Amino acid sequence: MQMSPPTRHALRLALGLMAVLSASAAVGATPDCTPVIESPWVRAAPPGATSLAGYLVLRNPCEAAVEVAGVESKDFGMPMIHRTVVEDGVSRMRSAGKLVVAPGDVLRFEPGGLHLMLMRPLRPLAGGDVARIRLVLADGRRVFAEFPVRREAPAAP
Ligand SMILES: [Cu+2]
Repeated sequence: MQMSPPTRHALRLALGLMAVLSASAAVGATPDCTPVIESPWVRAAPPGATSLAGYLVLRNPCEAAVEVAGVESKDFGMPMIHRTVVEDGVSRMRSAGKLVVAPGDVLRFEPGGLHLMLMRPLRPLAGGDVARIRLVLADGRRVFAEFPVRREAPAAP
């Protein structure tokens, strides 16, 4: 196929632009690196429940540590991060405190430990529904995931 010079010129420009874009993506990998939410889920609760619990694994593949500062959701009026602790044989929930994920490490939110305390659901959430939740990092970035509502924990990845 014979291309006219203007077409060839445009093609060369496009290829050049793609090369620049992919190069900048590689160079920018460290500052633009974002932690990822894996295995998100919300435990199904009876209709009318005033709070639900959410779980996930936050993986930090980046070269810098990240700190989780909070949680936001369109689907809950008051989402929080809690930790379940046993004191004098009694299980209690506390504010999670400072949550730092080292480079290459994971932070697990799981039953009996760290969890998302999702207070005041703003719409009915039954098994099979999906809650939209994002973690807020201390540097202001957000990490979003859709959390399927289910009765049991998903199989470990
Ligand atoms: Cu809680």
